[in-house]
Amino acid sequence: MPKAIVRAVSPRMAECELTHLERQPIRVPVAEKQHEEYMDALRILGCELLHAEELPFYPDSVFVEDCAIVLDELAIIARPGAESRRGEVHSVAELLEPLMPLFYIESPGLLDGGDVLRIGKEIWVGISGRTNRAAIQQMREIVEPKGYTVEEVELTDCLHLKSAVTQVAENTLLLNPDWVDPDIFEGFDIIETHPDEPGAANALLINGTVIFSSEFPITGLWLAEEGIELYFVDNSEVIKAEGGVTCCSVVF
Ligand code: CIR
Repeated sequence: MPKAIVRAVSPRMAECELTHLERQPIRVPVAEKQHEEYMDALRILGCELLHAEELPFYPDSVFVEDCAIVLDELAIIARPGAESRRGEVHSVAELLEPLMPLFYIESPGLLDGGDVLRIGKEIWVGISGRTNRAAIQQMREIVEPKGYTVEEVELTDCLHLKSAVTQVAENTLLLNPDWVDPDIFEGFDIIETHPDEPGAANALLINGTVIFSSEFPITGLWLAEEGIELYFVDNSEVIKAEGGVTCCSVVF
């Protein structure tokens, strides 16, 4: 049974970090209700939820994905690129500690989990405003002995690699070609996001079903037409905070 680490929405979510988006009012009670529904989706799709300690003073703390990269045999505790978020990782490390060996990204490395796309033994890491080469080098030293490959992907127009590309089926990726070059992912079938829905590439595949935002209906229709099984969630408030469906859990 997959496990999913989650964390409650901070009452200060409206003060979140924003890089590519204009600030819009975030309705915290709505965000809380949407997060409940997102956690229901995880449970319905078969995940056991592990709740990380609430961090009310960290506006972005619901975005647990950025705190850790969990592989089959070990976990890497990230060092978030935004200073305001660096204190979020310890409580996620506490949950993982009894389950597997932990490795920590150390200064000068900076790494957000949202920049890490892992499919089997292949790992792609975005070099973004949040993740640097020093962290990727550290990551290589941790995972290559276990048989993983690590490839760097330069990003300029989006927050994280997984803003631009995620896995939606065993050999299929959902990708925004304006934000990441599809040629990097040779051998995979690619479904492109609709041009009017640039943020739609962030989807969360669990047990053959994709959790997908109802904010992106046209891309959703395209996925359905390709035979992808979808579970829609309304995550309007998370999207205003520059998050998406992968960001609010660490599934392993
Ligand atoms: C941030 O800028 O860090 C948050 N407002 C959004 C983080 C989203 N996380 C993710 O995509 N993994």
